[in-house]
Amino acid sequence: MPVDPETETSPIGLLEELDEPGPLVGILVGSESDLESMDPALAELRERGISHELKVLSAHRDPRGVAEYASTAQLRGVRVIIAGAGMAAALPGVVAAYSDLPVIGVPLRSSKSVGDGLDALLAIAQMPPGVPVACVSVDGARNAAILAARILAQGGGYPQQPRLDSEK
Ligand code: RP5
Repeated sequence: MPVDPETETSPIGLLEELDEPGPLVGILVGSESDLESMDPALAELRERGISHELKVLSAHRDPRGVAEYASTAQLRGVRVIIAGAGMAAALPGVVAAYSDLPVIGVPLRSSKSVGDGLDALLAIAQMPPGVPVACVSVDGARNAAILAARILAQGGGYPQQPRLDSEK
């Protein structure tokens, strides 16, 4: 099987990964510089005993990696994705474009922010119709985790919704 030189993954490698049960919540950040701001989300999930994983993946610097993560997360058992990013924060929106999972975006303030995080807030909140991202406050990582927990607490009863033509 050929290995994709960009991602260094092979179809066999991907299938092996799919055999591993994934955590319930996937947390993505756009940069290592975002990690500290997301600590409250990790702490909240840890305290609630909710399994989670954390990955640094940039929508701008590694778009293929983001696409691969988002399009395989549901198959691995992930049920909610939290994505935190600063500046031109495309990450949550790109994840929502590749996944039908609920995506919670966390606008992050960084040293290069415009308006103390207003840039990321607008980038995450102002999604076009059909590609939903739930946006919490600037640096609202803890609320993102609480919201993820509440989404997880809603068990079944309502079948998974297929994408409608109007969402494409
Ligand atoms: C965004 O740009 C990241 O989410 C981060 O908040 C910001 C700055 O990234 P670095 O230049 O610190 O990697 O993509």
